[in-house]
Amino acid sequence: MSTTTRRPPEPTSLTIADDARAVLERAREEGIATVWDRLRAQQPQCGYCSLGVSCTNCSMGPCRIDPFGEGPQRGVCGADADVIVARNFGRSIAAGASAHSDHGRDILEVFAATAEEETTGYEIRDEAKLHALATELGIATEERSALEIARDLADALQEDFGTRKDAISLLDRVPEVRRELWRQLAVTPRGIDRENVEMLHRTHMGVDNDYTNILLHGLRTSLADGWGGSLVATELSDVLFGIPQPVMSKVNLGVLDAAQVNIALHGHNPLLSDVIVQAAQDEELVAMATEVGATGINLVGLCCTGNELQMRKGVPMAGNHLMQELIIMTGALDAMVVDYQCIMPSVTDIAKCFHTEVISTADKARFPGATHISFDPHRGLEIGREIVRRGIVAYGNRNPDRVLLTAEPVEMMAGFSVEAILAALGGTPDPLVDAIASGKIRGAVGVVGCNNPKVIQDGGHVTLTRRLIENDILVLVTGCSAIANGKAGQMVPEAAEMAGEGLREVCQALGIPPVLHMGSCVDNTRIIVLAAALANHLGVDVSQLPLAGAAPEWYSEKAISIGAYVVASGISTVLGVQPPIFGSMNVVKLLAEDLDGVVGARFAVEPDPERAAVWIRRHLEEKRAGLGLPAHDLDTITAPAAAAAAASHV
Ligand code: BF8
Repeated sequence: MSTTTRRPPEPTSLTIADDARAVLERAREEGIATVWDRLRAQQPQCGYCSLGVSCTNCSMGPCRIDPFGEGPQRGVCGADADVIVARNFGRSIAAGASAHSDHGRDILEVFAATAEEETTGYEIRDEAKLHALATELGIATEERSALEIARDLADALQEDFGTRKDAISLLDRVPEVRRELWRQLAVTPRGIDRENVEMLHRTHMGVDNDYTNILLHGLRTSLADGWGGSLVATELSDVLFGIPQPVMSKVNLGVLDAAQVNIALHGHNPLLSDVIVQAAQDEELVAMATEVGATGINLVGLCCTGNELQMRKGVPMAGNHLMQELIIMTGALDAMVVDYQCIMPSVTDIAKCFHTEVISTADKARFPGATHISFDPHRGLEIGREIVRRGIVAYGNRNPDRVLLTAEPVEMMAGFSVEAILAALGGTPDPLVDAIASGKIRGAVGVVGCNNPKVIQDGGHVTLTRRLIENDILVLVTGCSAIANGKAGQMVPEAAEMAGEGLREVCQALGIPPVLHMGSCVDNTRIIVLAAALANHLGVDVSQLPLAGAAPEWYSEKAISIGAYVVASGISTVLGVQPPIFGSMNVVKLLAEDLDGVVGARFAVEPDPERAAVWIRRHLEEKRAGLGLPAHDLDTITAPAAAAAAASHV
């Protein structure tokens, strides 16, 4: 299956994680191509596409702009580099926002069906959150049953996806000063679907030919994700499955157990995985597993479906994005259940070399070579049982001689919803505000996003996070970043020892890690909701707070949407992988400089996590000074002499 004749690189240059390196050795020995091999086979990647100056939006093209100024400077339609780059970037935001928002809609539809008592395996597990959301939307709760309230809430949120409104429902959480700014800029999100559709319209040939106007609508589109579709997904998942609370769990490939039936739950949506967790406890199925010689049924998570389960139930986490092929190559995985997003089409190819059954479950996400079991919430539990049964049968096909499990799992703590963080603080943000004001904590940073094979796996997340906590900066993580930091042992309360003196003291007093797991990628909403709550508490705008975002290893269009809504919400964000915008210096200037004067935040690009840490530290100190808080002299904040250079191995 090898796709390249050049000698593959050493696993140590591809990932910092020992569990991954051991399996990559097997891939080399057996000639099984992975994502890293396919990336090498693609070299050199298209320079026009990397700069964002190629356009396939219409059939007068495809077109490209010569970045050296010698060849064509206009596409066939007349679009220049600015317009082409902005259109491409805008479409990426819309694709990412659509992915999150469609996920939110799926949760909402099951929530609505549950309110009508049409589902099996689902219930309203958090009535307090249901009441809080209903009250926020002006829905009566007095002397009404949970199901009655849920029906009205479902109706109100369904309206947010597309009918005629001036603004979506949950914006009251945002400080008034920022909402006013959004109104002035005409970027207030009106409908979750509407902004995506309008972005596709605007970027059709011959509609919006002003790159600034396109990018402003990009912010609006992303805000419809962050304060709309993703927020609906987070909030209703909490109502259906419970608000996450701190929980101990384990992480890395060592969570697989050679003695048990191993089933990995991969993708993003907690709907099916929640009923699979229920099904795996079914006595009949546990007995069936014993009959085939296993000691039990072991469910493990991958990517964000894994994050959802780990946050709420402590389900062990097998790995992040770049582990999805490697987990199959352990020879110990009996079934991989996938829903949607971030699931490589290659998993079914790799599964052919082993006994693993890949089971797809979403009708909108089919995988040739997988067994498809269509998810239907009306028969949720029954489908969950059927999937677990298939995993048990697949266990019978496992070749024990092919099992390669070398890693010891690492402990990690998850479950830091906003509610859990406030509870840890004693019910009010005051202790956190005081710690920031006194300088014990310099600020807080969301380190989020993916793995990307262009970056040594986990290296960006772990190095950046480590430098930040060493310098008394509280780190909030989601998505694949949470998993990377968990594997590195940075997410247990004892990791406070790695932190600077001030952060260490606060973490030890509260019994929390210096790196807090806030959930899956739709749960980046928890970070902006917390930021808005802090700003409201202090009577300032979000952009005045000592906060930043970072996505050191991002790859996905969803990450572009997240970055855009974080910046539009007032939090500057550093990207570790270059986005395809450098073919237009006007677009670069707008996103990396001018946006600061418009929304009080901007993007930066810095592949070296050591330098990214310096950029963030300086940024936080500037914000502290702006608030009149004690601030360090910026000249004292510099990169270590031997800054790690090798962010990219390509
Ligand atoms: O939504 S961090 S690789 S798994 S896109 Fe995907 Fe990126 Fe991981 Fe979760 Ni988010």
